[in-house]
Amino acid sequence: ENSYQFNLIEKKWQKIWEEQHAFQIGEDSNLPKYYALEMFPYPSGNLHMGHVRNYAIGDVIARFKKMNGYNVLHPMGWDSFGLPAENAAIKHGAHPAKWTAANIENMREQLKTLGLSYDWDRELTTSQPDYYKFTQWMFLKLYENGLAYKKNAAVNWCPSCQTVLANEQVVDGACERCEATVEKKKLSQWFFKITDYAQRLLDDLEMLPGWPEKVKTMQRNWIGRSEGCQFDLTIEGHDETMTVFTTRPDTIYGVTFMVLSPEHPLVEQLAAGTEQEAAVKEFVHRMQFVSDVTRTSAETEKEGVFTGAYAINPMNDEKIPVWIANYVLMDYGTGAIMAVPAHDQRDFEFARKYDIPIRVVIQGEDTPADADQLTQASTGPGIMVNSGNYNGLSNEEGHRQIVSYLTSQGIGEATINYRLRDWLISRQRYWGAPIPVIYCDDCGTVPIPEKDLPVLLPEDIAFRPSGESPLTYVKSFYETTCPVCGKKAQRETDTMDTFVCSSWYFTRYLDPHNTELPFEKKPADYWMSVDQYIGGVEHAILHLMYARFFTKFLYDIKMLSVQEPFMNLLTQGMVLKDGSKMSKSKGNIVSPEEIIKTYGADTARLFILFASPPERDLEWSDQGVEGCYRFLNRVWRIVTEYGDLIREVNIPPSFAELEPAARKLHYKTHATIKKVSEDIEERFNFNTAISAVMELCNALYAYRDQEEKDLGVLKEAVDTLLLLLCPFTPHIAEELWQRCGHQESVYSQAWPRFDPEALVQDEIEIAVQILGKVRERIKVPSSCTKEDLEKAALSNPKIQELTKDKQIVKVIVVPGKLVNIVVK
Ligand code: ANZ
Ligand code: ZN
Repeated sequence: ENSYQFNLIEKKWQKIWEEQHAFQIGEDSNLPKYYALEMFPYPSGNLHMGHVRNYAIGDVIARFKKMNGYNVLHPMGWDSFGLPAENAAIKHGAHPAKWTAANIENMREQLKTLGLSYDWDRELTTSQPDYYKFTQWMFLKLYENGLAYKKNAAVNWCPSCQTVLANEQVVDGACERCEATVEKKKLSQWFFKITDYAQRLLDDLEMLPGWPEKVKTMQRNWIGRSEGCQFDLTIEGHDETMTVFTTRPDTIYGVTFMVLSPEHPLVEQLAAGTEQEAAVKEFVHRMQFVSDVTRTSAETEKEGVFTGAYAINPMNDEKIPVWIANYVLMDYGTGAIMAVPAHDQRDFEFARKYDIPIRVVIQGEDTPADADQLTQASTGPGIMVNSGNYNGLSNEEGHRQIVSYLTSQGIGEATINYRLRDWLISRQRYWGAPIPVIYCDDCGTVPIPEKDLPVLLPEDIAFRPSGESPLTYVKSFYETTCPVCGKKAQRETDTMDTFVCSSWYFTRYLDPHNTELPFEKKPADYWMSVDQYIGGVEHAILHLMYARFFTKFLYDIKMLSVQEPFMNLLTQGMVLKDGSKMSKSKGNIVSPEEIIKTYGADTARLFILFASPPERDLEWSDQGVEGCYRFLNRVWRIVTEYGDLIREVNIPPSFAELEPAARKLHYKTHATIKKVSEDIEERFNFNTAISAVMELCNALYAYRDQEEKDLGVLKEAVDTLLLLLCPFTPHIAEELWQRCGHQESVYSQAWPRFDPEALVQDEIEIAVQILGKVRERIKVPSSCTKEDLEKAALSNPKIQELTKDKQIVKVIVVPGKLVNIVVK
């Protein structure tokens, strides 16, 4: 009957933790703080293995930091607005609020069966009024600061989801969610002006050495800063000029056509009365329905039409035909380009298709002098040719000189462009935070006064996919009075993109019950920034960029004292089965619930942490799970076997004279502490940390053969095993800790420190000097490194005593001989 009954043990401890609010935390200025955060889940209904991995990693870090003396905040919540709830409503007739609440109930229970150290008193749910009140508050603040505006825009439209999509939600021309081809539609929409923050979002990536380089690169590319210049060209027979943006002014002598975006305001005028008028109109009309993403994709064939007009090259007065084409967009740069087919691939494809001349003006190493021999655009650096007075210059020098020439002529200037667009936040959907705005015939657009928040979602709602928000059919919702003049007015019926909810949630955990403000400055100053954020790499751009934008905005309005939300970021790998990602469509899902039922949460956690380092993909393996289960059984047996022997024993303060077998176990204990601590702290290498713990367990088995056991050493080894297991497998660690006679929880214990002397194998004696005088002799392994030697000297009790009121200015280490400590 002394078997490892994980189900009883796990339930027992989960109940105790719950009753004791074991992980509840507040500010404490006496302790260093640590904010550990995992990306909160969308409550889809059930936890999947990806969640388990994400939260198990976070839990190890949170528990490890707690045991290392930090005041650890480790919260959890629900990103609960969004499309699936509404689609479920359409499909099954379940109200989104009910569907969401039931899913949360279920998933919360599932999370609790994993034994995660969350402060549940801080739980938040973004679809509840007490939360979305402040999502609306954020909107009002952005509006007040000129960072929320409405404009008529051609937007990405998913015909199947019947909603607008942000650029970020369009993948290869298709809806990220349902994969329908995205169309374009003109609608009046709300935007957040994230572009005002483009440069800061770019520059401050430098403040984040704790982020994976690949994520920072993705953000840099998304912001897409390019330096170039803008200049005007006259158009033959017209008063208007056209302005182009180019990153390659050095290629200006190679311009053989110009391109306007089909939406460019000059197009109609230029074509009017020419032979080209009909063709231009037809093309402009056709482009209305093609999304920007499709139009600019490298795979899309370049196409366009001549407008009938000619522009004049300001360098040499050459007459250049003006075209319109699919690949030039209105909302980048100036919506007009100078086309240089020899040196730009898009222009090259276009020119070859329409038989437009191609002229080489930058002679690179492999550039054929004869343009006919080009098989693709030559985009590299080189020497300027066919470029008038500029011939012979390097293209970089030519770039500078041509910009200064255009500037001196008063027709151009150096400019910077960003690829980043303003963030379109309007959604024609019900299950989101209503945009807190009213339209009044007399007063125009009126923001809802702060005191009237939240604008509540009406409960009584009919779902009919119509392309309009379901709220447009709820009279009791949209009919209202103007807060300024009191006349009848209409509410905005669109709701906000759910990415708005997740752009600030990490600040709400700091003050989750505040009814007046999203959070007070004081707790925010204590807790922010998040010390370690953990989540999927799929959020590398969207969520992480928006959260950084909000944090900078909150800093600007003095709500926060930090400019970056997440100091360190860990992007965990995927959970694979049979080599591919676990997914419903592949039918290769392993359900966490099943695994927990069969083996227990500790085994599930251990396997996931042991099978692979956190950032790598993890291949599911039934044998691997079995192996972890067997290991925990081994731990159970050996610890319960030794339990009676060591219950009443005290660990002695020093282990001077030990028999070889005891000395070996003592060594192993401390070597394991060192290895596990370093693996967790420095690299999050949980897998190798766990192997080390497994070896310690083996050492405990080996010590069984010893007839005369050193009980002090034995107790130290058993205690250490349990302490080291606590972050990984907290239930079994607590249970065995208690069975070994300890009163307090293992989680409340200090993380063990290794004793360098215990690690001494082949010992030599080292003199420790203070200001050149020998004060102590310590024993260290002959292979002791410089750092370890310094550590050993400084942690020696006598030396600590002698230096305790002094300032250590320098430590000189002569390996194999001495350590000299310089104090003042
Ligand atoms: C002439 C040229 C010659 C260009 C050359 C490039 C290479 P990035 O780096 O992405 O900023 N461009 C400018 N506005 C555009 C628009 N609205 N739609 C499509 N293309 C546009 O790209 C800047 C370059 O993209 C600009 O420099 C322009 O082409 C084109 F050898 O001008 B370039
Ligand atoms: Zn009014």
